[in-house]
Amino acid sequence: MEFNTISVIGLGYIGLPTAAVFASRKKQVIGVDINQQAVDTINEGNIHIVEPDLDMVVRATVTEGYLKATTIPEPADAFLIAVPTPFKSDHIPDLSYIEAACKAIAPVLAKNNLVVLESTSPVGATEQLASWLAALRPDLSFPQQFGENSDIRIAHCPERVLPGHVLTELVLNDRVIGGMTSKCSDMAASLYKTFVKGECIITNARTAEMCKLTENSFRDVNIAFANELSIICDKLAINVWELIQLANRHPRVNILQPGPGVGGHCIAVDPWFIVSKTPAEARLIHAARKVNDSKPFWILDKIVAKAKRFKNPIIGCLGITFKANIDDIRESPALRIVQQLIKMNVGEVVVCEPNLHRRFLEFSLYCLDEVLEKADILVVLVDHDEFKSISGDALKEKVVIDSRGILK
Ligand code: SAJ
Repeated sequence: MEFNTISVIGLGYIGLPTAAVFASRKKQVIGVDINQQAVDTINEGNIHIVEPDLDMVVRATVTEGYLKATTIPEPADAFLIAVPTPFKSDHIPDLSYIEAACKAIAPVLAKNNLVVLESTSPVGATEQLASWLAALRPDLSFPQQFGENSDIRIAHCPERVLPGHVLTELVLNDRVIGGMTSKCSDMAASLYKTFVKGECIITNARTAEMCKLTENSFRDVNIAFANELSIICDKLAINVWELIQLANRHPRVNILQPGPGVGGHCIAVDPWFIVSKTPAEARLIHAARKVNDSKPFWILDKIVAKAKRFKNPIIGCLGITFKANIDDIRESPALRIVQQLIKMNVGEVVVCEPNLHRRFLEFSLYCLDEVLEKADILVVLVDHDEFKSISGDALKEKVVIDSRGILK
């Protein structure tokens, strides 16, 4: 099957790089997003998100005429859906963006089209997408009723790229392809082979959905183990980072790092998709979420306890992004801690975040030297490179709470 025109629905952290990489392989790509501003930015050859080297690829592919963005879907050979899948207040997955994407593409869907769901989704979401499309286009046949003979092919191919390394990981990572039928899988695999140098491994849609959730839950559980260890070690006066380093010398032990909690839009979210489907069975996964979600409060309690020693303490906070060396604050435990500290009014809070501009925030940002000079209590919340070289001298006479274990 030849794919001449590919449409990517949702031009965010996953959709835009994916669209740009297809376009860089000289495919005609139509990117669709409901955000007119994002669409205009892309059509000018610029980007509205931060990801290394993405600006160059978008500029080149837009200039050469392979990539264009629009708010209204147009006909294509394949449609890739990369829209958000958040959860509602009670941790129930919210599939409304997928449903909206179905409504948007349904009018332009045609016989022999492939529809791929890329968004991280709860088990059953691909079948749900297929039934939404079938209801919207009764004139076309779908795999759930017509199997291998369907007009439309549908598959789930979850993304698994690491923010900050998206362009390389998109190409090099293996890709799990879960078609609703074997023909759906084969068609999706041939689409991804346009740029994927890793292996394209075929399974069914439900396994592919669960595979993505499993990867992120595995990481969440391992981080929860590290976070729990850090609380135990604090009680027992043991340096948890030294402990983990030593334990990891064992050939079959590989513990991750404790921190102020788990942030980002993936690891703190996806395990809930398993928990909400199978609440009685997913006990460990649920417990890990609770351990990681409670870690910011444990750090806060530490800061408040130390602050009691001072009359008007100046609390220096280093970092507010959800992890090191990025500018993304989604679900950031560091940001939550800073906001809560300000709200609780325990002292003056001075924050350094080298990857962000002050204008995006409700509080001021200071440079590192200023924070180091002012602070009575210094709290490391993110392990940015800039903070790793803070000298022991700069910490003299300060109370230090290093949630990432980076200070000497
Ligand atoms: N974290 C720790 N300790 C660690 C590792 C991470 O506290 O040892 C924290 C980070 O500080 C951050 C959070 O966990 O707050 C998540 O960071 P991350 O680097 O583990 O993951 P993400 O959210 O940037 O990307 C993950 C990746 N999944 C896995 O590694 C299994 C990525 O490959 C996925 O594509 C991405 O989720 C996604 O989109 O699902």
